[in-house]
Amino acid sequence: MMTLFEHPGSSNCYKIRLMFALLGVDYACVTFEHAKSHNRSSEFLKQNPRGLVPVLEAEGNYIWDSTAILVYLARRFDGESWLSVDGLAMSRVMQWLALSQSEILHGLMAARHIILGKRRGVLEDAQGLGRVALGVLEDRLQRNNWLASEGPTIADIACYPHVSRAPESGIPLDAYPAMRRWIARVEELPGWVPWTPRAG
Ligand SMILES: N[C@@H](CCC(=O)N[C@@H](CS)C(=O)NCC(=O)O)C(=O)O
Repeated sequence: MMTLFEHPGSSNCYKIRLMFALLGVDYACVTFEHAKSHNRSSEFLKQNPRGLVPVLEAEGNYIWDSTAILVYLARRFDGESWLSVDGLAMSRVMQWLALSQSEILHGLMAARHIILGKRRGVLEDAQGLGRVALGVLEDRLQRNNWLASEGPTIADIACYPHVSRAPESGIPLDAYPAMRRWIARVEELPGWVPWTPRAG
């Protein structure tokens, strides 16, 4: 059985819980009570020197970073649909994964954390970056149901958590109708679970 090392409030950990649920694959969880990496044990840090969550223990390996874990799960349990290995199809997924780790993380997530008092920073700068991400996403979604392909891929899973919570970053989604339809589409996927602490 694979083990996910996680923190319940983390959006990056939620991406992995959501992917497991959509794939219908069971897994064990080690939940850290503290959000901060300096509270991690030396045993955990040995496997994951960065100290951040999520980390997935699978087949005797420790895979760190939500993007790497999404890639692993998609290829290990699904084959082609969540992440095709066709060069062009894969590059289309990768560009949205890049957005999820840049403008979405440093924009939407940062703004949300500044508002929640979890980190310092200039709110307007973070929101500005977040709006860049939302603009790019809205443009794509006005012409397509999904980000990288005709159906859902890990690109959608990587971008969805913070985009769906953009209002908590101080950016209402009224101006983004295609995005609101896409959020509803993601939430209608069989197996979808909300971003709440996992029971058990
Ligand atoms: N790019 C990484 C980011 C991981 C990350 O920032 N994890 C946060 C939780 S969302 C964490 O472990 N924070 C602990 C800390 O900052 O000390 C990923 O996608 O996995």
